[in-house]
Amino acid sequence: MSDTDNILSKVHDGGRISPEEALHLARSADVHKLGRAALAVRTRLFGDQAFFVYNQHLNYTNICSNACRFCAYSKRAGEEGAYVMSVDQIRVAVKSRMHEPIDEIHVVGGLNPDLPYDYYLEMLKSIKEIRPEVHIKAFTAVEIAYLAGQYEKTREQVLTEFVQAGLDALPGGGAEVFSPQLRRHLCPEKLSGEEWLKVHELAHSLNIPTNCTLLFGHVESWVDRLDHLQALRDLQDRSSGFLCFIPLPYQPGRNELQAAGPDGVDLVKMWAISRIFLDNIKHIKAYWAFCGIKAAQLGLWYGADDFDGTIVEEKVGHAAGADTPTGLGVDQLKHHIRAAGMKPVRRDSFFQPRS
Ligand code: V47
Ligand code: SF4
Repeated sequence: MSDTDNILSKVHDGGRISPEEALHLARSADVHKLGRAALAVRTRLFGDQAFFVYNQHLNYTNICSNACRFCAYSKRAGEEGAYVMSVDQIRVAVKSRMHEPIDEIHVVGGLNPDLPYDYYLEMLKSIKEIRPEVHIKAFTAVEIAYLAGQYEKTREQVLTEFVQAGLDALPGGGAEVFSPQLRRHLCPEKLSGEEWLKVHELAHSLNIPTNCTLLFGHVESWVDRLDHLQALRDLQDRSSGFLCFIPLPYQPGRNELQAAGPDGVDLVKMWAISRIFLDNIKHIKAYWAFCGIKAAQLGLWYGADDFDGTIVEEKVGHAAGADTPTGLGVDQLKHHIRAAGMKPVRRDSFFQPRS
């Protein structure tokens, strides 16, 4: 048997592969073999089920004191297009969708020095007051660390106080790619990869589940991708708190970075390698808002089991030119999943099935 077949037979037997073996697969295995192995893992876990969530996105401000080179969303205060949603506007946005059976509200924003700490508590409390039944998945590790620094609190205090106000889970953003060398080039002011991992480990120790991401298809190599995946897998071995991994394809529009974004083969290989390598993270997302509905449908055959959600309305990827709808109806989501040959299963933030 070739090296590739040996490694893939280990995967088929349910074994763990090393980063070197994953690198070998990424560089040498043909995409069909990779897809077959990733599909076998995905089918063992979920059969033909593909999950989706009825959710709403709220991006409370785009004013950010960082200037990540890949980001087309952030603005400086006073710049044209800069905005902050007041807590009242957030209430209106939540109330505007009361007629829909939303299960999750996903809240993220820039690092805005002008917002008081109470703003965040008020926002969480207001959302839960209006919709006590929703799960609030809010604030990346980057925002949590920033707020702790800004308001001279420990990260544990911030997380605990936010949970008391209504926070249920953290989204996976801000991880980008952990390589310190690449971070210096891509997002020099941002929380380091090491610190991003520490915030998630802390959240897990407080029983707050989180997601994790990798921004890929820009200047990173497969070695950088696998170093990143290994750091996530190592943390998950210790803490078991990651619910879902989301490979985020870089969107090349209106930002400083000169890179093209991943092509179709790279997209499906990334899902397959993630599914094969991350044997301890249960869910892998095909995030249709960034990769497109057609690619996400293929993702379900290359190891992904989650289609994300209705969203309404995605702003970060669209600022960078994502050529996809900003939201979808539940019937459309189900249709796209069924058309891909899978069975749609509505879930909540914790991946528990909903009727
Ligand atoms: O952290 C910024 C990324 C992230 C670009 O946890 C870009 O369920 C591509 O993390 N091209 C926000 N990506 C999105 C995110 C997310 C989305 C959906 C679900 C979940 C979850 C998390 O978007 C940022 C950053 O990594 N980003 N600019 C860009 N040009
Ligand atoms: Fe700010 Fe996040 Fe954009 Fe970086 S990616 S500039 S931290 S909003």
